[in-house]
Amino acid sequence: MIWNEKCECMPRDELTALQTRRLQATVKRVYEKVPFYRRKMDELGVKPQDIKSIRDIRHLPMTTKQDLRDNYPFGLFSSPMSEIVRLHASSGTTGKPTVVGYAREDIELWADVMARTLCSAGGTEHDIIQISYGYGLFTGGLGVHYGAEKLGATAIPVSGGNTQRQIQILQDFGPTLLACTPSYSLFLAEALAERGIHPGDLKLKAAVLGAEPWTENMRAAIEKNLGIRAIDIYGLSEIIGPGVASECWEQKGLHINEDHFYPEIIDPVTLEVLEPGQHGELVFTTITKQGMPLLRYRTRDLTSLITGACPCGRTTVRMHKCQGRSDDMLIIRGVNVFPSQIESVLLEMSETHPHYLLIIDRVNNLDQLTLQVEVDAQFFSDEIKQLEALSRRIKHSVESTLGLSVNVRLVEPQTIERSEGKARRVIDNRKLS
Ligand code: DLL
Repeated sequence: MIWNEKCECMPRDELTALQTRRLQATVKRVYEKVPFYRRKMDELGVKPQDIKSIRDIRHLPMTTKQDLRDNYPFGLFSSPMSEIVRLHASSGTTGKPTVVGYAREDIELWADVMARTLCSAGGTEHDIIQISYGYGLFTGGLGVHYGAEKLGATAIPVSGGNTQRQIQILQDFGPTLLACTPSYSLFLAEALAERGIHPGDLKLKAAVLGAEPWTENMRAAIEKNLGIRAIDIYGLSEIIGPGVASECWEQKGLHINEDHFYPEIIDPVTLEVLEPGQHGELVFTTITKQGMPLLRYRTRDLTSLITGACPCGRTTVRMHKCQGRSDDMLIIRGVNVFPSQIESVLLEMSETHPHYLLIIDRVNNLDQLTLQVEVDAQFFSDEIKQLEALSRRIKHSVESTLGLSVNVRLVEPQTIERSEGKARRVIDNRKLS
């Protein structure tokens, strides 16, 4: 089943013409309404009327997370606040989050692309969807929710966490689709096994999994342990949230909703645009968004595009599963984490040095974060009680900054290995790429 056949199966020349018209309207809009883009375009000597075809996108300026930060919180909005009906946010590189604003039309478009995603995972109005992504500033919960309602399916807004309740709902409400992070689906599978619940006794047929990188090995384990089809869904808050791209039942790459989000692949170092099939950084231009359209947003996600036909009948370009990032962002329990966020917490404390090591393990399919921090020599000789108090203070600050639990281990000065080049701040034992 295809939710929006007109858009998802459009002949290429029609799609290109549509993309061109939409890009032209977007460029005009941001040039007129967003001082940041007007300045950037003026610097490059590009005017909206210079965009004659979609290929001219190469002349437009790129946008980075730093640009969002410099214009925090609402500086890139192209609608007045009276027309912004929703805000979401994700982690920024230091203290401030990245904020996104949605106009009413954006919420409708989001529901449509999410309905496409759920439909491509086999969803119909007869399905019951357990939505175990977090609801709140994170886009996962509400994004899937609106798509489920648009599809006419039954949404269960259970949100993340509370495994016992998740299992009770899985058993009692009979959901046929599950929406959560891939690692949480494995954790749930294990929790079911521990309680002696056989997946065959549940009604689940598929899960829409994303918000973090996962491997084909994880897919095989999820499909086996839950007896379902595991569908990869991709998105990022800056572009819309989930609903940017998703696999179909064929599982041969993720179809990009390119009638709304125009993809390019660039070399992350030279910024040169690469050909289809070449591996590089994914860049998106939103060509229909009203509240906060972005030109050539650098996602930092590394992948390549697939242009051939898909047996499902959709004509949209596909992307391979993400294969890492071109920056140092980590995703821990679905939460985006930049090492620099931790550094800024430590720099505020006189008792610690900004020498630290983040260690990430996956224990029983759940990520665990440990932070080793060097303590000032003078302070290290102090009483245990004081050290414990310091450790609690660091834990509290880091947890409130990241929104994620962390184990803190204080270590003596000079114990964390110094490297000659770039400091090694992270040991990721999860082996995700
Ligand atoms: O994670 C949106 C989302 C919610 C997608 C639910 C899918 C399901 P952010 O919090 O802004 O938004 O994080 C975006 O997460 O740039 C990728 O690095 C990573 N990511 C998202 N989906 C996938 C995926 C949501 N399927 C960042 N595979 C992105 C690998 C993913 N990485």
